[in-house]
Amino acid sequence: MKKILITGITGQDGYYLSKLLLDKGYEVHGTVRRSSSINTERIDGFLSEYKSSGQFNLHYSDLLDSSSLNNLISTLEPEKIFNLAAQSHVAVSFKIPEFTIKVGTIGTLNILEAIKNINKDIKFYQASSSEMYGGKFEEKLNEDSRFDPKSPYAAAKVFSHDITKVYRESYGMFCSSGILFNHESPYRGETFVTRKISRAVGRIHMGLQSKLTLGNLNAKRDWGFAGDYVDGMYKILDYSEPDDWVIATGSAHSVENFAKKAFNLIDKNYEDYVETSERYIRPNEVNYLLGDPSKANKLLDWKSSTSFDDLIKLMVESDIQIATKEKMLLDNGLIKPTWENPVVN
Ligand code: NAP
Ligand code: F7E
Repeated sequence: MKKILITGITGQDGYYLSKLLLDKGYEVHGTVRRSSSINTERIDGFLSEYKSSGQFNLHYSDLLDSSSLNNLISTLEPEKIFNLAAQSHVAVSFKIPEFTIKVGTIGTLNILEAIKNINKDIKFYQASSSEMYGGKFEEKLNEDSRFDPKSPYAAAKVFSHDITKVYRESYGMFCSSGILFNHESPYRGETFVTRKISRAVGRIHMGLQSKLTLGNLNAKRDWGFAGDYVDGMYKILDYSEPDDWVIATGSAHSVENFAKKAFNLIDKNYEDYVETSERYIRPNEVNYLLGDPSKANKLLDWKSSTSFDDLIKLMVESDIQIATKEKMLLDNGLIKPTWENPVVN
């Protein structure tokens, strides 16, 4: 069975990529960090489903621990490595810039060096980001558009994007980057704006929350469905040549529009519930990101297949189910309404 290594397997994309690869019959290996609370919630289903076959495996590592990465890569010699690991929250990257930048730069370099020294035939995927463009102008962005990072997160991603190209050109390694625009799902982290909205809509529907506090409602993003985007990642490493690829829907919407449509699904007017606070405004806002996925459409035969409205519906319906369970637990005194005391998001 062909082996694949995924860093960042506990995250949203780690879940969808694992699912895709397991369905294709790959032996999937992922890196996890030790944490005081178990954080494998998204992938626990795979751990039990593939326990006896050994098709799904987790290993302790950290992008900043090169010895663990070297040991893992030399022991496994995977066919491909997908580097999804990052401190991926843009607002949080202003609060913990050193960690965000170390993981987003040296972390990637550690994997590239390991591949170079262990087996140059291992294919490498780097999770690059539309945040690298900075979003100053209302334009469609493609693989040749200029980068203008606006946060520690984005600056680190630019370094990793560039170093991936350097290793591709210098050592003939198969190193590709997917420049993915925002992609969301019911598995999205709860402090990203789409999930923050869908979680609040679910709870407001169940009478568990009364207000939703957001930041910049005018920011526009090209939002797609994560399940579609991991298919793009797979196709990027399956293509005949290593390259850089934009993965996006080609349409942009405002945060306000997302909120309006999400509240419409529970027959409520978002203006009655949404308030704004400076707390969620970033030191350097990225106002407008719209991708041009023509190259991936044409050469990878990849296309986003979930509409904006369907994505919102998928997320809101899932979060209504979660809120229904929360209500039962609350009513029985088994949980506390921790969403009333949000941490930085
Ligand atoms: P996510 O849900 O935040 O997951 C990030 C993953 O990285 C988690 O598994 C996390 O582990 C892991 N990680 C963080 N620091 C690490 C370290 N030092 N060593 C090893 N692992 C570490 O992110 P995502 O949405 O799935 O995104 C996947 C990747 O694509 C990220 O690199 C992100 O920056 C990039 N990206 C995402 C989007 C998007 O819209 N989702 C768009 C463009 C690019 P813990 O669970 O232990 O924290
Ligand atoms: O913000 C605005 C916020 O945090 C989107 C990451 O996956 O995608 C993601 O980064 C927009 C921004 O995602 C709130 O100011 C308003 O303009 O959901 P987000 P992001 O910053 O675009 C890129 C492609 C990545 O690579 C990243 O890893 O929404 N916004 N009010 C808010 N954002 C948050 N989080 N919370 C609010 O209350």
